[in-house]
Amino acid sequence: MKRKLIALAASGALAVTAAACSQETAMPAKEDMGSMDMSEAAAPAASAGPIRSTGTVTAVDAAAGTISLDHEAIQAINWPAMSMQFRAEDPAILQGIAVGDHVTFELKSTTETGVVTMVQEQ
Ligand SMILES: [Cu+2]
Repeated sequence: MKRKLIALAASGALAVTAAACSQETAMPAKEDMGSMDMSEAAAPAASAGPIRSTGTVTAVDAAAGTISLDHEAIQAINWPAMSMQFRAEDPAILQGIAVGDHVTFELKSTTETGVVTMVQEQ
């Protein structure tokens, strides 16, 4: 009984994550340093990041700390391949990254999929 409930909760969370994915660019970033500790403490082990993937840079603004990626499918969070914008946790990681670069990148966690913590040219 308990296992069933956990499985349901997990699949529900995945569905929500997938639905939220395409809306990332339209929604303002709401993460801040204050809420980070709380979400990490509350997150189950299954939500621990990071999540690594690859993609092509379609836009980058190191000053604003944003990067748009045409990324491949990311199975860990049930995302299809798509183009979307991410926020760099530290804008410095975007220095030297240019449009057209093929990059490996990491999303902060399954619950903070709009934040990239690493971007590296392949
Ligand atoms: Cu996406």
